[in-house]
Amino acid sequence: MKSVRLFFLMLLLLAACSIPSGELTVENVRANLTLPSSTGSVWLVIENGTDSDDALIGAEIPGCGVVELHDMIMDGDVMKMQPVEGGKVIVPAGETVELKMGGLHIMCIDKEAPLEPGTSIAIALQFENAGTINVTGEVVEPGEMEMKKDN
Ligand SMILES: [Cu+2]
Repeated sequence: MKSVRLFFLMLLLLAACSIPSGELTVENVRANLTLPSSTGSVWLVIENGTDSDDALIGAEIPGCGVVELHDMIMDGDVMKMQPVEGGKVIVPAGETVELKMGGLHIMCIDKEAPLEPGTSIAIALQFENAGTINVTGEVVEPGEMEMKKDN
């Protein structure tokens, strides 16, 4: 019986955790910057716990000359990437938006040098309302990201 009560207590705690915190948070920042190409991409999860819409409007990534916000679109049978409409990724109030492989991403253009997997990288994200949010991303290889993307 005790374990049943404990179970419900844990459910309650879980429910409490999912109540909007009133903040905009960014998690699971992964940077695909290991390849010897001049580009790369960054994926992350934005949770808008506030009651007003916000939008990611830009980012600064060390070692990236130009940073753009991109989405993937189907052009006939070909998947292409292009800058997001209006130059921003809208995160509606109370919702979560995921930037992930094959979809929305932060594009690193004019990358200076490839980075080692496991490296931490400081990224400054600019939001329309929340302003600048500094996050730490982990440099991972594309294969690792494939595995982590459903987390
Ligand atoms: Cu892109």
